[in-house]
Amino acid sequence: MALKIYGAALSPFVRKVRVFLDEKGVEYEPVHIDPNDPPPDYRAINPLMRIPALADGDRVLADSAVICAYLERRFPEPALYPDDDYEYARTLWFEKYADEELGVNCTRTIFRNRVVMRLLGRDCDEQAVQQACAEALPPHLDYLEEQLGEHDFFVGERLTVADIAMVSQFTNMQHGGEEIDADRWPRLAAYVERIQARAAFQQHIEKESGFIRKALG
Ligand SMILES: N[C@@H](CCC(=O)N[C@@H](CS)C(=O)NCC(=O)O)C(=O)O
Repeated sequence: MALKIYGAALSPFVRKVRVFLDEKGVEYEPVHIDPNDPPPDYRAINPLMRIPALADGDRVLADSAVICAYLERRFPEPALYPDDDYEYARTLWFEKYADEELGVNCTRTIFRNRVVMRLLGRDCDEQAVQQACAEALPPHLDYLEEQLGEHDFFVGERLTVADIAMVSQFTNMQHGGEEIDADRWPRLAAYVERIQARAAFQQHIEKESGFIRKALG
Protein backbone atom coordinates (compact mmCIF):
# COMPACT_ATOMS: atom_id res chain seq x y z
CA MET A 1 0.00 0.00 0.00
CA ALA A 2 1.29 3.48 -0.91
CA LEU A 3 2.42 5.81 1.83
CA LYS A 4 0.19 8.82 2.40
CA ILE A 5 1.66 12.20 3.28
CA TYR A 6 -0.94 14.55 4.75
CA GLY A 7 -0.37 18.26 4.39
CA ALA A 8 -0.14 21.27 2.09
CA ALA A 9 2.57 21.84 -0.50
CA LEU A 10 3.76 25.22 0.83
CA SER A 11 4.57 23.94 4.32
CA PRO A 12 8.35 23.62 4.87
CA PHE A 13 7.78 20.57 7.07
CA VAL A 14 5.65 18.84 4.45
CA ARG A 15 8.17 19.70 1.71
CA LYS A 16 10.92 18.28 3.92
CA VAL A 17 9.19 14.89 4.13
CA ARG A 18 8.31 14.87 0.43
CA VAL A 19 11.89 15.74 -0.63
CA PHE A 20 13.20 13.12 1.81
CA LEU A 21 11.08 10.45 0.08
CA ASP A 22 11.90 11.79 -3.40
CA GLU A 23 15.62 11.55 -2.60
CA LYS A 24 15.03 7.91 -1.66
CA GLY A 25 12.95 7.25 -4.77
CA VAL A 26 9.96 6.11 -2.67
CA GLU A 27 6.48 6.81 -4.03
CA TYR A 28 3.75 8.36 -1.90
CA GLU A 29 0.29 9.78 -2.20
CA PRO A 30 -0.03 13.43 -1.15
CA VAL A 31 -3.30 14.06 0.76
CA HIS A 32 -4.18 17.74 0.99
CA ILE A 33 -4.81 19.09 4.50
CA ASP A 34 -5.16 22.84 4.93
CA PRO A 35 -3.37 23.65 8.24
CA ASN A 36 -5.66 26.67 8.72
CA ASP A 37 -8.78 24.53 8.40
CA PRO A 38 -8.05 20.83 8.95
CA PRO A 39 -11.04 18.47 8.80
CA PRO A 40 -12.20 17.26 12.26
CA ASP A 41 -11.31 13.63 11.50
CA TYR A 42 -7.66 14.64 10.98
CA ARG A 43 -7.40 14.69 14.80
CA ALA A 44 -7.26 10.90 14.74
CA ILE A 45 -4.10 11.14 12.61
CA ASN A 46 -2.48 14.05 14.42
CA PRO A 47 -4.04 15.15 17.73
CA LEU A 48 -2.10 18.44 17.42
CA MET A 49 -3.85 19.12 14.06
CA ARG A 50 -0.53 20.10 12.45
CA ILE A 51 0.98 19.03 9.17
CA PRO A 52 2.67 16.83 8.05
CA ALA A 53 1.43 13.41 9.09
CA LEU A 54 2.22 10.05 7.55
CA ALA A 55 0.12 6.93 7.09
CA ASP A 56 1.95 3.73 6.27
CA GLY A 57 -0.96 1.29 6.03
CA ASP A 58 -2.63 1.53 9.43
CA ARG A 59 0.45 3.05 11.09
CA VAL A 60 0.24 6.81 11.54
CA LEU A 61 2.89 9.30 12.66
CA ALA A 62 3.14 13.06 12.96
CA ASP A 63 6.00 15.60 13.07
CA SER A 64 8.47 15.85 10.20
CA ALA A 65 11.49 14.83 12.33
CA VAL A 66 9.70 11.74 13.65
CA ILE A 67 8.42 10.82 10.19
CA CYS A 68 11.87 11.15 8.56
CA ALA A 69 13.49 9.06 11.33
CA TYR A 70 10.90 6.33 10.72
CA LEU A 71 11.27 6.51 6.93
CA GLU A 72 15.05 6.19 7.23
CA ARG A 73 14.67 2.81 8.95
CA ARG A 74 11.86 1.73 6.64
CA PHE A 75 13.76 2.70 3.46
CA PRO A 76 17.48 2.72 4.36
CA GLU A 77 18.88 3.51 0.89
CA PRO A 78 20.27 5.99 0.11
CA ALA A 79 21.08 6.84 3.73
CA LEU A 80 20.06 10.36 4.74
CA TYR A 81 21.55 10.15 8.24
CA PRO A 82 25.28 9.46 8.83
CA ASP A 83 26.58 6.28 10.51
CA ASP A 84 29.16 7.99 12.68
CA ASP A 85 27.82 8.73 16.20
CA TYR A 86 28.90 12.36 16.35
CA GLU A 87 27.92 13.14 12.77
CA TYR A 88 24.53 11.54 13.43
CA ALA A 89 23.96 13.82 16.43
CA ARG A 90 25.20 16.87 14.49
CA THR A 91 22.67 16.04 11.79
CA LEU A 92 19.87 16.03 14.38
CA TRP A 93 21.20 19.34 15.74
CA PHE A 94 21.07 21.09 12.37
CA GLU A 95 17.69 19.55 11.57
CA LYS A 96 16.32 20.87 14.87
CA TYR A 97 18.04 24.24 14.29
CA ALA A 98 16.33 24.51 10.91
CA ASP A 99 12.89 23.33 12.08
CA GLU A 100 12.84 25.57 15.14
CA GLU A 101 15.18 28.58 14.86
CA LEU A 102 14.88 29.12 11.11
CA GLY A 103 11.24 28.00 11.23
CA VAL A 104 10.24 30.88 13.53
CA ASN A 105 11.80 33.47 11.23
CA CYS A 106 11.68 32.10 7.68
CA THR A 107 8.24 30.51 7.89
CA ARG A 108 6.24 31.74 10.87
CA THR A 109 7.25 35.37 10.36
CA ILE A 110 8.37 36.06 6.77
CA PHE A 111 6.39 33.46 4.82
CA ARG A 112 3.29 33.59 7.01
CA ASN A 113 2.97 37.36 6.76
CA ARG A 114 3.98 37.88 3.17
CA VAL A 115 2.18 34.84 1.68
CA VAL A 116 -0.28 33.11 4.03
CA MET A 117 -1.87 36.30 5.39
CA ARG A 118 -2.30 37.66 1.88
CA LEU A 119 -3.79 34.37 0.67
CA LEU A 120 -6.25 34.60 3.60
CA GLY A 121 -7.02 38.24 2.69
CA ARG A 122 -5.58 39.49 5.97
CA ASP A 123 -3.01 42.19 6.79
CA CYS A 124 0.71 41.48 6.60
CA ASP A 125 2.69 42.50 9.71
CA GLU A 126 5.53 44.07 7.72
CA GLN A 127 7.20 45.33 10.88
CA ALA A 128 7.58 41.75 12.14
CA VAL A 129 9.04 40.75 8.76
CA GLN A 130 11.55 43.61 8.86
CA GLN A 131 12.53 42.72 12.42
CA ALA A 132 13.13 39.08 11.42
CA CYS A 133 15.25 40.09 8.41
CA ALA A 134 17.29 42.82 10.10
CA GLU A 135 17.68 41.51 13.65
CA ALA A 136 16.57 37.94 14.31
CA LEU A 137 17.95 36.11 11.27
CA PRO A 138 21.47 37.56 10.78
CA PRO A 139 23.04 35.88 13.87
CA HIS A 140 21.65 32.53 12.65
CA LEU A 141 23.02 33.12 9.16
CA ASP A 142 26.44 34.08 10.63
CA TYR A 143 26.51 30.84 12.60
CA LEU A 144 25.41 28.69 9.67
CA GLU A 145 27.87 30.36 7.28
CA GLU A 146 30.68 29.58 9.71
CA GLN A 147 29.52 26.00 10.35
CA LEU A 148 29.16 25.23 6.65
CA GLY A 149 32.66 26.51 5.88
CA GLU A 150 33.92 25.24 2.53
CA HIS A 151 31.76 22.10 2.69
CA ASP A 152 29.06 21.16 0.22
CA PHE A 153 26.75 19.81 2.95
CA PHE A 154 26.28 20.53 6.66
CA VAL A 155 27.48 17.12 7.87
CA GLY A 156 29.69 14.33 6.53
CA GLU A 157 30.19 15.52 2.92
CA ARG A 158 26.86 14.16 1.69
CA LEU A 159 23.19 15.06 1.74
CA THR A 160 21.43 14.46 5.05
CA VAL A 161 18.04 15.29 6.51
CA ALA A 162 19.73 18.40 7.99
CA ASP A 163 20.28 19.85 4.50
CA ILE A 164 16.72 19.04 3.48
CA ALA A 165 15.29 20.69 6.61
CA MET A 166 17.56 23.74 6.26
CA VAL A 167 16.90 24.41 2.57
CA SER A 168 13.18 23.78 3.01
CA GLN A 169 13.04 26.68 5.48
CA PHE A 170 15.04 28.98 3.21
CA THR A 171 12.66 28.09 0.38
CA ASN A 172 9.77 29.50 2.43
CA MET A 173 11.79 32.64 3.11
CA GLN A 174 12.26 33.05 -0.66
CA HIS A 175 8.55 32.44 -1.28
CA GLY A 176 8.11 35.35 1.15
CA GLY A 177 10.26 37.56 -1.08
CA GLU A 178 13.54 37.49 0.86
CA GLU A 179 16.93 36.13 -0.25
CA ILE A 180 20.11 35.31 1.64
CA ASP A 181 22.43 38.24 0.94
CA ALA A 182 25.23 36.61 -1.07
CA ASP A 183 27.65 39.46 -0.27
CA ARG A 184 27.29 38.86 3.46
CA TRP A 185 26.78 35.06 3.51
CA PRO A 186 28.29 33.84 0.20
CA ARG A 187 28.79 30.18 1.15
CA LEU A 188 25.30 29.77 2.56
CA ALA A 189 23.68 31.49 -0.42
CA ALA A 190 25.59 29.25 -2.88
CA TYR A 191 24.78 26.15 -0.81
CA VAL A 192 21.04 26.87 -0.85
CA GLU A 193 21.13 27.39 -4.61
CA ARG A 194 23.03 24.09 -5.10
CA ILE A 195 20.67 22.02 -2.94
CA GLN A 196 17.60 23.62 -4.54
CA ALA A 197 18.96 22.60 -7.97
CA ARG A 198 18.56 18.91 -7.03
CA ALA A 199 15.65 17.30 -8.88
CA ALA A 200 13.89 16.42 -5.62
CA PHE A 201 13.67 20.10 -4.59
CA GLN A 202 13.31 21.59 -8.06
CA GLN A 203 10.01 19.89 -8.92
CA HIS A 204 8.34 21.14 -5.72
CA ILE A 205 9.71 24.69 -5.87
CA GLU A 206 8.56 25.17 -9.48
CA LYS A 207 5.00 24.11 -8.70
CA GLU A 208 4.87 26.16 -5.49
CA SER A 209 6.23 29.32 -7.14
CA GLY A 210 3.70 28.94 -9.96
CA PHE A 211 0.87 28.63 -7.44
CA ILE A 212 1.99 31.70 -5.45
CA ARG A 213 2.44 33.78 -8.63
CA LYS A 214 -1.06 32.85 -9.79
CA ALA A 215 -2.69 33.43 -6.41
CA LEU A 216 -0.95 36.67 -5.44
CA GLY A 217 0.16 38.08 -8.79
N1 LIG B 1 7.48 20.32 14.44
C1 LIG B 1 6.44 20.12 13.45
C2 LIG B 1 5.93 21.46 12.99
C3 LIG B 1 4.71 21.34 12.09
C4 LIG B 1 4.00 22.66 11.88
O1 LIG B 1 4.12 23.60 12.68
N2 LIG B 1 3.22 22.74 10.79
C5 LIG B 1 2.42 23.92 10.54
C6 LIG B 1 2.31 24.20 9.05
S1 LIG B 1 3.84 24.71 8.34
C7 LIG B 1 1.01 23.67 11.04
O2 LIG B 1 0.47 22.60 10.90
N3 LIG B 1 0.41 24.71 11.64
C8 LIG B 1 -0.94 24.66 12.10
C9 LIG B 1 -1.04 24.75 13.60
O3 LIG B 1 0.01 24.82 14.28
O4 LIG B 1 -2.16 24.73 14.09
C10 LIG B 1 7.01 19.28 12.30
O5 LIG B 1 8.23 19.25 12.12
O6 LIG B 1 6.22 18.60 11.63
